[in-house]
Amino acid sequence: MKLSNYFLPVLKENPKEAQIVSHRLMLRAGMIQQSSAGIYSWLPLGLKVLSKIEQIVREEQDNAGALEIKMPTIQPAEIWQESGRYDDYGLEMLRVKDRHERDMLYGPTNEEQVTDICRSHVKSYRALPLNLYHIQWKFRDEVRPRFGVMRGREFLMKDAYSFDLTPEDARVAYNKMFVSYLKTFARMELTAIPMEADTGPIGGDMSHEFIILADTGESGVFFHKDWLKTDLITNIDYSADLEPVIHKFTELYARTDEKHEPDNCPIKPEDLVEKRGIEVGHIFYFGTKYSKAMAASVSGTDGKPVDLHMGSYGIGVSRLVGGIIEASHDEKGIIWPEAVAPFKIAIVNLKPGNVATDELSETLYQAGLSNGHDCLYDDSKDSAGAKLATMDLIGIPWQIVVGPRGLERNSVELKHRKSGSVAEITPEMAHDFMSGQGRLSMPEADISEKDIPDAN
Ligand code: P5A
Repeated sequence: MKLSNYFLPVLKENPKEAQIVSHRLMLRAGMIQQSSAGIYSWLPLGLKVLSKIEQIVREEQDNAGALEIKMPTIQPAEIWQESGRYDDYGLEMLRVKDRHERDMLYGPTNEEQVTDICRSHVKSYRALPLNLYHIQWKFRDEVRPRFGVMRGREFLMKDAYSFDLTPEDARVAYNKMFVSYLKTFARMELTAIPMEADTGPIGGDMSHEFIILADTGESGVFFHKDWLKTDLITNIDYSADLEPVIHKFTELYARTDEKHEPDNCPIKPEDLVEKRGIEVGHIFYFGTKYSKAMAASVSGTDGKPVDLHMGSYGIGVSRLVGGIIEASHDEKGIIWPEAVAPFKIAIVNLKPGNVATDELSETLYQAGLSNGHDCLYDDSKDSAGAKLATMDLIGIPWQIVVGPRGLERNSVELKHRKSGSVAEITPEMAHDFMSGQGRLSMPEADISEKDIPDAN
């Protein structure tokens, strides 16, 4: 993408309304625009990140055997009256009437709707197990929407729903989602710690929140220091018995401040870490709560009707955009993990109009494109300083800076946003870098920690 053809409305000033860093940076990087309290438009850069996160979530749900569907945002009131939640949900539910005066609502979650689908089509235990998910906008009229997309009123959620014949089978489904969440967040380079949680309006008797660590998080959390080991979550295979795997994780102490009892804490003080965190996922097992109320049963192995055992599993897809920024930024801006970066590489032409910088920049850009790299080519007329600041602000992981002075010495600069490393490399090496596939890395030679010198 050439910046001259893009829509990237970056802000120079810090927006006053933003209280936390992710909100500030999302506005400054031109990712979102507020429409009304807790409701946002997603601009090109923001949407790109949102879509990448969504795709990782989707792939890991698919790997765990869940099947994607798409349920509507608008639901009829009847199914919520059947489950008994229509009145309970209170003011958080946005209620609307259609032209026939029928009561409808903008879905805050989809347990009822998916149960209605299941009861219409699943009649025998033979169709089980079943796990259906969708990635869809939700609306919750939060009392205090705040922190940008972190606590919105309209937000994107991945919600999966499992249906099983027995509590034991439902536990298998729960375990699969538990593991898939660990894998999902690890792909985004997040440490997400599962913690026992209350079930709130969703209901049920088993539940875990997945919490990522960030100083600005809303929850205080206490956990065993081994959670910070980087190799904790690797190669868990779904075909194995997951019970011991889950046991290994749930044994490793982790509680939110609501559940942590300092006087009864089972781990040694020197092993205990106290931090703040953000809830990015929440999973529930609630047995037959909805299937009983809504008559969702199947004929069991003996032909008799059995109420389905259900669980539901949420990931805050739009919240994750803010959450990742909270966990990964510096004073210059966002530091995207490569897997969710809006562009993996930026080519910064410091002097558009200069034949040498134009030619090399264009060649590198084309090499990157033809090798499947998502690159952003800054061909704009902004000052060199502004260009470099923008690339750091929007967090592009790899930046190749092409300036006339460098070219006179036959060199360009390769910069790694996360480490801050800068390497002077030849245009040929830059070309090899753009042509390379797979994981990119700094060339071994010529790496320094210095800042990129001012251009021109
Ligand atoms: C599980 C899936 C549920 O709604 N029903 C379907 C269950 N759980 S939950 O904990 O209430 O929400 C799941 C995740 O959605 C994110 N989330 C939000 N994100 C942004 N703004 C909000 N107002 C908001 N509310 C919930 C969280 O990441 C939560 O873990």
